Amino acid sequence: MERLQGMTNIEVAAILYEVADLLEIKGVGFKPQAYRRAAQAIETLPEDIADVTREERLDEIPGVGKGIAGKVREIVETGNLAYLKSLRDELPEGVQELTRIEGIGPKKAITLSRELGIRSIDDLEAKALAGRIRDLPGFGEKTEQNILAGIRMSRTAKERHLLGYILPVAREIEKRLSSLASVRRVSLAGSIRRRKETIGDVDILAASTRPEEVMEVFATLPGVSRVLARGTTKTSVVLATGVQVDLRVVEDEHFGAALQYFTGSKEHNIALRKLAIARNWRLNEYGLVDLASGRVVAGEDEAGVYLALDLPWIEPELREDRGEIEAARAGNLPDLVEYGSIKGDLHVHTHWSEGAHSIEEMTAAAQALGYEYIAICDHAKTLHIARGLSPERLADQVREIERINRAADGGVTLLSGTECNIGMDGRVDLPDSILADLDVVIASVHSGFKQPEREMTQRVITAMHNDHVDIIGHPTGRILLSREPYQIDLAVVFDAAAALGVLLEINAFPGRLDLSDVNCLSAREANVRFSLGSDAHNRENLRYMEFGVATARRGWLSANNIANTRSLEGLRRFLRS
Ligand code: DGT
Ligand code: CA
Ligand code: CA
Ligand code: ZN
Repeated sequence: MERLQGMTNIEVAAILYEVADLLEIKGVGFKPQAYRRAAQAIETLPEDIADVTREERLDEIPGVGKGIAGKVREIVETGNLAYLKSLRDELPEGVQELTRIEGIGPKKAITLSRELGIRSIDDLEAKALAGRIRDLPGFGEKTEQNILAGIRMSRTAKERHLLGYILPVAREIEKRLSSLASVRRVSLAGSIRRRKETIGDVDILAASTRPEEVMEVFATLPGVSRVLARGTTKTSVVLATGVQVDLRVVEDEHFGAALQYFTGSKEHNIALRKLAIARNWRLNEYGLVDLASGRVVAGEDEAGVYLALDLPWIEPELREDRGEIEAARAGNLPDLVEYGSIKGDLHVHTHWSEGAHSIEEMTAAAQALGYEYIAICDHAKTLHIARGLSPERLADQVREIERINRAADGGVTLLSGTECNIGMDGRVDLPDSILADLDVVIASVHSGFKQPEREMTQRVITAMHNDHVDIIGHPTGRILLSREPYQIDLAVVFDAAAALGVLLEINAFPGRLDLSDVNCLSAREANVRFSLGSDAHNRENLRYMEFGVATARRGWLSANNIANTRSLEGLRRFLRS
């Protein structure tokens, strides 16, 4: 039984597709199409291929003849296919890899391998840059350039992308698809639905009675630069920005199961599937089925899948197999902070330092978001930060903030603040006399990132011992996809923050998300309290708060762990006086 659970229809189909590709590279006629037809039939089969195999009904699948049926059986029973291995072994090393580059078909790949001994894409790139490809028969200067462009594209498509930049694009596509008459339901799936900090590719799921129409609209969307694969159940495209988007179209009755499956994470799904197996049920992208009776237990709605397994619906942000299934079973899931429950932004820059907009402009934008308050936290003056405020300028700003607060009737309350810099010795770059006049003091590390762990930890803890410091800004200093966190003993920092009542920031800027989700999870265990800040440098950036909330949710945080879910009154109590 275990073994039969292993291979899904899609995985079996993937092996057959690869056989087709390899046969094509070898120049075999007819057979590639036969394998592809069979792969497609299995991919779109409403039943589980493992069941069909066990019940000796493979010959009922259109396109699956006797020969291919034997191969399918082997895949289902062993998880592998010897024929595929022998095909792979027959080809010169690297040829299959080369065909993944756009513009390189099987013939060109074999020529490149035979004539120039190219074994990898890196090697291909080097030879193309050296101008060695243009002279091969059937190639030319233009082909060489196209190959280089193809290599660049294949690399960008593999990169990860920041959630904050991709989510709006994904929502646009979702909206466009949901406007189609034949589309019953659409949802984001995969890591983007789980709001992971970086996204490998965007997954979208739709239920439609006319998949061809949906795929046509999708493949010809304005932002699409090329179509990687096109079928009636799955189409993959690459946007001009280099982001890959996968759209899967299913029948409405399978939508819930498909959404559950394609939301992942893979690890969460594996854990969930174990619960199904324990009941002699099978869970896959088509539904939850009782193996004894063949009865479909759930599949139309995602919550129904969880409910049938005696679980409450689990928020996508929690689905990382970090204990959420156990917590769900025990009725201990956290009451996650809601996206709409942030009452104000505690980290806002203005044109007084490096921001683009005035205090009034930021206030108006905050008003439009429905906030009760924002904290103006411009940088203080150190060597490292451009246009930081001197103590005198900051005093001017505090008076300006008071003036604006007095002039406004109702609306957003401005809190005066700073994002001061934590020096190498842990002292901050503003005198206590100034800090004492501010509502909110963030202290952050902006320099000296290379300190050894012990010193960095002590440095931040020294800053926390300053009675005026309310918040440690972006506590690990990491920049996603470009800079590692500095060396710091977070366990020690978390304990100190909890003991001293200093808040740790979840910086919502898309490239930061610092603290990260996993760090939030451990900080929460240490009873740390948090503050969310967008680190907005212009008024549009205020919207980044959403990604901070996503990070908090992925870190299992509730509203009561977070200072700025409080109204102004409550916030003042939360901050140390
Ligand atoms: P990404 O794209 O790297 O940011 O991460 P995901 O989680 O979006 O991964 P992706 O796009 O490869 O697949 C989307 C979801 O489909 C994944 O979260 C779970 C499901 N899935 C994909 N492949 C498998 C698999 O081999 N086994 C299981 N159980 N689930 C899978
Ligand atoms: Ca994905
Ligand atoms: Ca995907
Ligand atoms: Zn900062």
